[in-house]
Amino acid sequence: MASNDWRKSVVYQIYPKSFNDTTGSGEGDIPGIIEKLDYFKTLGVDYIWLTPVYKSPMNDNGYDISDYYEVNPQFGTKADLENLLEAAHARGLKVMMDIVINHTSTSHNWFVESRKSKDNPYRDYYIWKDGKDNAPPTNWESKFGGNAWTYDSATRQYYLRLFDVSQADLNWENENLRREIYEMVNYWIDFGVDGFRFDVVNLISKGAFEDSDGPGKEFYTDGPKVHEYLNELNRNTFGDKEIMTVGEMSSTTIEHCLKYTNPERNELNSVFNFHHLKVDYPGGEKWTFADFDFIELKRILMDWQVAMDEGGGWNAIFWCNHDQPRIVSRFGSDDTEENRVRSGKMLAIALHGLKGTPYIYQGEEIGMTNPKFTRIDQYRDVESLNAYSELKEEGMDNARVLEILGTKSRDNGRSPMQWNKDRHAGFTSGEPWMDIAENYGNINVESALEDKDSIFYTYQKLISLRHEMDHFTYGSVVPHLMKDNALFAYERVYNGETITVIANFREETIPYPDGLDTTGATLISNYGDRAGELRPFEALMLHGQ
Ligand code: TEU
Repeated sequence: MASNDWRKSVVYQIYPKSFNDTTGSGEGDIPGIIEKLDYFKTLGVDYIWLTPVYKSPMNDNGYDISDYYEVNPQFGTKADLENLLEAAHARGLKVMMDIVINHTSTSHNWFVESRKSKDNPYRDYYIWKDGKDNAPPTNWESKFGGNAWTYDSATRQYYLRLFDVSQADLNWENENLRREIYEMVNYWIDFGVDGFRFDVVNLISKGAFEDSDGPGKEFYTDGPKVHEYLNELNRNTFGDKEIMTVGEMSSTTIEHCLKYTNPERNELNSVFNFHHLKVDYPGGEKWTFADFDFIELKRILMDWQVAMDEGGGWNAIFWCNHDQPRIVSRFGSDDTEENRVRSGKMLAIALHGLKGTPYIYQGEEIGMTNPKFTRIDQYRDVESLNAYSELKEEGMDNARVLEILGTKSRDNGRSPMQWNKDRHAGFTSGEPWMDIAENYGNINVESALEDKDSIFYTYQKLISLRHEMDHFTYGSVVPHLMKDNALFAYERVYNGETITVIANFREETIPYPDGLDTTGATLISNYGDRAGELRPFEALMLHGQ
C-alpha cells in the first residue's frame, strides 16, 4: 500500500537513457518507463525519480541542460511526459524530476547570449572573470579534472564551470536569474510533478574567488548565501505545496544538512550526502585501488543518523546511484552467485532499517553488478574518459587504468537495465548505447520475479515493512558494535519496542556478539532461518517488544 506521508515513502531512481528503449534507438526513453510502471507497483515504491530528460547536448547525459522547458527528443515528447505522469498517478505512483540549477549547458540560450559581449543583458547570468597573467582567475579544480575555468576568446574572459567545460555555472547573485529559475520550477509544478531532486544545489552560492592549495571547494561548497537562496526558492515555488524535495549536497557537513532540512527553515525536505560512499577513496583519491574502510563506513552512517535524528533533519538513505559503482560489487561480493545474492540482500537489510527516505537505484533491486568492462571504448562518461587521459598522462599503464575504472567509474552504474535473457537483456531491439553486463542471462528482472528467493523480494519486503511499521519512520537510532570489523548493527526504538538490525559484512561465520538483544521475532532475514551464529553475509531484522 503506497504511502502519502513523504517520510514513509521509498523512491526508485531511473536513469532513463539506460532503463528501457521502445524505439530501437539503443537508448532508453519515456515510453519505456511507462511500460514498466506496474513493475514499480510490484516492488512497492512510492516515487520514481527521473534523472534529467530536458533538452541537452548530452555531454553529461542530461546534466547539461540547454532548455529547461523542453523534453529531449531522444527520450520522447512532452506529451510522453504528460502520459507518464498520468499513468503513474493512476497507479498511485508519484514522479520526482531532477532539476539542475547550479549550471546550464553552454548551448543554453542564456549562455549563448552571455558570451556575446560583456554588456549583454545575460552576461551576469554566469560567472565571468579576467585571467591573471594569462592564467585562469583561480586555481580551482573541476570535479571532472583540470582547472574549473575555461577561457572564451569572444570576450577574452574565463567562465566558471565546476564540472564539464560545457556546463557553465550560473550566477545566483543575479536576481533576474533566480527569478527565471523559480518560474521554471513553478512550470514543472503546474505540469504535475510531485517532487524534485536538486542537483549539486549546495554549490549555488560562490564565496570569495581566491586561490587555494586545494581544489577550491571551500569557496563554493555550502557557500555564504546558500540557505538564503534555498529559502527564497522554497517560498517562491514548492514551499506551500505537497512536493517532496531532496538536495544533492556535494562534500557537505552535518551542520549544514541540519539547516537544509529543518522544517522550520523552509528550505528542503531532505538531503543526499556522500561521505559514506568515499570510504574507498584513500586520502580522498577516487582513482585508486582500496578496500573500503568498514569501521569508517559505520561511523559516518551512524554520525549522520544520530545527528539528523536528534536535530530534526532528514536523510536520503542510499547505497548507489548513476554516479556510483554497483553496491553489491563495491561493499558486497559478486565473485559467486551465492555471495552475490546473500550480500545483495544483506546490504538491503542493513540500509533499509535506517532513518530517512530510502532510494533504490535501477537494477540494485535485482543485484546488478559492475559490468566489468575490459576496453576503454566501452566507457561513455565524461568523468571516466577524462580520468583515463589524466592517469595515462601520469604514466599509469593501460591495464591498471582499466582496472581502476572497472571498480570506481560512474559507468559501472550506467550499463543498461537487465530485463530478461533475450538479446541485449530486453533493453533494446537496436544496438545499446553502452554495453550490457555479460551476466544478464542470469541477472535480470524476469528471472528475479520468477525466483521467490531473489534479492527483489527482499527489497519488496523491506518496502512493505517501512509502510507498515512507524518504527522505521519515527524510531530513534541506537548504534551498536561500532568497532567490530565484521558486523554492522543498530536498533530503532519506538513506543517501547525495538527493531534490531544486524548485518555480517564478511564471508565468514561470526559468533553472535555480546550486548545485543537478538531474541526478537524475525521480521526479515537473508537466510530465511536462524542459526546459533551469524553465517557469511547473514543479515537479520528482529522485532523485540
Ligand atoms: O553529481 C555531482 C557530483 O558530486 C558527482 O558527479 C561527483 O562529483 C562525481 O561523480 C565525482 O565522483 C551531480 C550528478 O549526479 C552528476 O551525474 C553530474 O555529472 C553532476 O552533478 C554535474 O551536474
